[in-house]
Amino acid sequence: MPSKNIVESSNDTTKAFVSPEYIRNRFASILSDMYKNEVPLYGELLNLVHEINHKILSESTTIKEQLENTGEITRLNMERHGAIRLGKPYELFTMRRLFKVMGMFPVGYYDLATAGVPVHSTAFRAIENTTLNQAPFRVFTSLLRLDLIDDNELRERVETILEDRQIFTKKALELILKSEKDGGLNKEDAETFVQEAIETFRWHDTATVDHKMYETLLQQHRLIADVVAFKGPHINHLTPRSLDIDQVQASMEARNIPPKDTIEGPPTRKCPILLRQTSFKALTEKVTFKNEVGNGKIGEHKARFGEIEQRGAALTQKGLDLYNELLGKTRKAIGGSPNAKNASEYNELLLENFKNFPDDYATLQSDKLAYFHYFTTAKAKNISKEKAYTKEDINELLADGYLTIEPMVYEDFLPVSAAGIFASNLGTDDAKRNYNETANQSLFEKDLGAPVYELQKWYKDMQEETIQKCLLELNA
Ligand code: OOG
Ligand code: NI
Repeated sequence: MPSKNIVESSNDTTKAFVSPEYIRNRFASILSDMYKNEVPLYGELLNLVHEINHKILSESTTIKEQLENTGEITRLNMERHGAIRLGKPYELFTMRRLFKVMGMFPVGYYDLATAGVPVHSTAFRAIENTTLNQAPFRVFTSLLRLDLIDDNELRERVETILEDRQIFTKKALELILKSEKDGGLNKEDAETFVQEAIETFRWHDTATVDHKMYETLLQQHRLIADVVAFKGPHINHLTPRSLDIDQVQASMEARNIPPKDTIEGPPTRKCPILLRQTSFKALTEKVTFKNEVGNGKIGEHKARFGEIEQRGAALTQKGLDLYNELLGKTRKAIGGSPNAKNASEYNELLLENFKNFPDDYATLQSDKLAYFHYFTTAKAKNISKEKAYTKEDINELLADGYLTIEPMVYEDFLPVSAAGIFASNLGTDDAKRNYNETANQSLFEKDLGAPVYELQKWYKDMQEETIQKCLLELNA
C-alpha cells in the first residue's frame, strides 16, 4: 500500500495531481493481481517468498536494522520487477512516455546479442532513493533487434507484421499526452490511465499470424516468435524480492514449483552483492492461430514464467570488474552456461572462485568495491569542532565511530544473468545462437528518444549525496 503522503495534498481531487508514486503502486498492484490470475504459480511463489522474508526478519535483527536504516523495509513486500519485449522503435519510444507518467525512467543499457538473444534492453524505474522506497516497481524492457534477422525476406515480412500493430489503447495515448501537457494526472484520470495501460501488458491467446508463420519465426528464434506473433508485449514474468534466495530455491520443489537448475549471479555470501535470481520454467499455453478465413489451428506457446531475486550491495566499476572476472573464469571452466548435469560442480567452483571477493562490508568499503550510504552516529554530536572535516577524513571518521555505513542496494540488472533467464525459459536450444553484432547503444537511445541514465554515475552520485550530508552535519 502506498503511504498517505504520496497521494494528494489538496481536497479538490478533480484538479490535484496524484503523485507518480501513487500511480506506479496502483499499476504494479493491478498488474500483480492480473498475473496471479493468469499464472497461478506466481501467486504460490509470492506466498513462499513472503513467508521466508517474514521468518528472516523475525530471526535476524541485523538484516531488519539494515533495511530500516536504508528505508528499504517499507518496500520489501511490494517490491517486484517485470519484463516485456517490444517489437519496433515506436513502441519503445511510447513506452518511455507511458512509464514517465508513473515516474519511471530508463536506467542502463544491456546488450544481450553477445549472449545469443537478439534484443537490447533498459530498465525503467524510479531514480530517487525516497521514491524508490515508496514505489519500487521496475520493468526490464527489451527491444527486438530486427537487424539481427539474417534472412532478408523474413525480416521484411516481420517488419510488415509489426508495422500494423498498435499496442497502446487510444485512451492511454490521450492520457499520456495530457500528463505531459499538464505535468500530471488527477486521481480519476490516473485510475483510467492505469486501467488502460494494463491492456498493453495483457496476455492474448489468439496469435496475429498463422501457424506456419509462427513456426518460421520460432525457427529464427523463440523470442522473435514471442514478440512478433502476438497483439502486444504481454508481461512475461513478475519477480518478488526475497531475503534468502537459497531457502526459496530449496522450498520451491516441495510446492510443485520446478526451479531452474542454477541460481544466476554471485554465490551465497555473508554480505550479498548485486543480484541473485532463479525462475520456474515458462508455462505451455494454448494459442489460436490465424488462417485465411479467420481463426484456425490451435497450438501452443511458451513465454510466461515466474522468477525470484535477492538483491545485495551495488558494486563500483572496480567491484563489477572483479565480479565479471570471477564469474567468467567459472563459466569458462565448466564450458559455458551451467546446466542440470554440471550444476553442483558449477556451484562449488563459483563459491571457490569468489573467495577472492572480500565478504565483509568494512573491506568492501575500504577497497572501494561497493557503494554505501553513510550516516553520522550518536557519537558525532560530541565531535571536536577544531577542524573542518572533508572527504579525506571519511575513513578515519568511520574508524573512530563518528560515521557508520549501510550497503546501497543494487537496483538494476545483470546482462549475463538476464541472458540465463531468457535461455532457461525460451529453451536451451536457442541459448547457443551466435550473433556477431555488437552493442548498439546509440541506436537504442535514438529509438527510445532519450539517453538512458548511466548506471555507475547513479550510484556514485547517491553515495556522494550521503557523504556530503554527513559532512554538513559534522561541520555544523
Ligand atoms: C527478460 C529477462 C531479464 C532479469 O531479471 O534479468 C530479466 C525477459 O525474459 O524478457 O527479467
Ligand atoms: Ni526478471
